[in-house]
Amino acid sequence: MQEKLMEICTAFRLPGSFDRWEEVKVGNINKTYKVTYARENGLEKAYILQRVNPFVFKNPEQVMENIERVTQHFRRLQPGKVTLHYHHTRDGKNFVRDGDYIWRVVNYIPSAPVTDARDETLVRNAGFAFGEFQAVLSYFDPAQLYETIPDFHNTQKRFDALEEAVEADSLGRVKEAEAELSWLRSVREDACCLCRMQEEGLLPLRVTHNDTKVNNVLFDKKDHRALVVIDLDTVMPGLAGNDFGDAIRSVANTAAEDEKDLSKVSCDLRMFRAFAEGFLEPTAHAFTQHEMDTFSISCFALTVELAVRFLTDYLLGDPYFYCAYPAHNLVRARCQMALARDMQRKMGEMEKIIADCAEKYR
Ligand code: GN1
Ligand code: MG
Repeated sequence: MQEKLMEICTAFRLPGSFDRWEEVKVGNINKTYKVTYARENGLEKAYILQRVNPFVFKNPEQVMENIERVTQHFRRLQPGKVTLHYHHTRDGKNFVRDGDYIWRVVNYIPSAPVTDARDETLVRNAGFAFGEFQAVLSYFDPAQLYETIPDFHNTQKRFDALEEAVEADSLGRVKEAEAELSWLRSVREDACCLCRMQEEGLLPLRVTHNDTKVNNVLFDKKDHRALVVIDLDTVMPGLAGNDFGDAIRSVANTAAEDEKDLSKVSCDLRMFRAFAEGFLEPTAHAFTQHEMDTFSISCFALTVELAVRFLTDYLLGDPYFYCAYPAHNLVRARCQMALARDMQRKMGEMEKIIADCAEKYR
């Protein structure tokens, strides 16, 4: 591995000499490494190297083009703020190609380790960071971005893909998921409500992050203020509710995304409120009433959508999400379903919190 990493670093002409590397275990998709260089002045400098998953990102050049445009926009609108700088090769590209893979190098930003992703201050600050991200990108034309994963949050198509996988049943796994399938089918209409509203022209197309997890925000070591939003792979045209719903899906779950004991899984309304407060502070004045009205149901929709994606991947033999054991995707799907059920029960309270925040920040 070291040789490969050194070869990539050489292509990016990093100054100094390669000293050491370590793998950073984050996410289910790409491979990430931290590389440290020794400089001639005796100081060290670290970089993040990433190998992009070609199965997920069929067109990585377009992913990198989006990232270039978005990071430039941030530098222009928020000069002086911490931003991601993707390094360029001799021929001016922000990636190198290595067979099917592309590699990229970004500045390493020292930040507070997130030991408790359910710390209220941190969650509020993460909400603010994702809200601000949308606010800054409201001055950016979504048509300037490629749709790098087409129909990423098209819940209807996600359901269609599930039905196709069921139909094919290529591994004979459907029999293990009958109960899950029947519940998912029963909530399909509700889960697809954002898609329908979009089709009816009720929701504006914005620029969204599409992976709004707390660990996609870096925080200041001293005061835990959000420094910067990272993981820009899925920045695409999208709906505000997708970012809000996906964030709640990940942060408000009282258990891990792959918890087997479903009695531990629930939607923590304290986390919901903390994130909503942060998210709506910089954005509430700009969102339309229809958009705000989708925020609570979007949590349910995005949670069901991910359950559908995990289950589809399970039925297909796990080609998409990294799995640590054979039934990992089935376990993940069940966990998301348990969370979605709890959200159904709490929908009224969630709506009340959104209305409170909207009133406060509008
Ligand atoms: C994937 O690998 P990671 O954590 O960045 C996925 C998200 C899912 C998430 C679930 C491009 O993100 O959509 O919500 O796993 N990213 C992609 O853990 O599919
Ligand atoms: Mg991601």
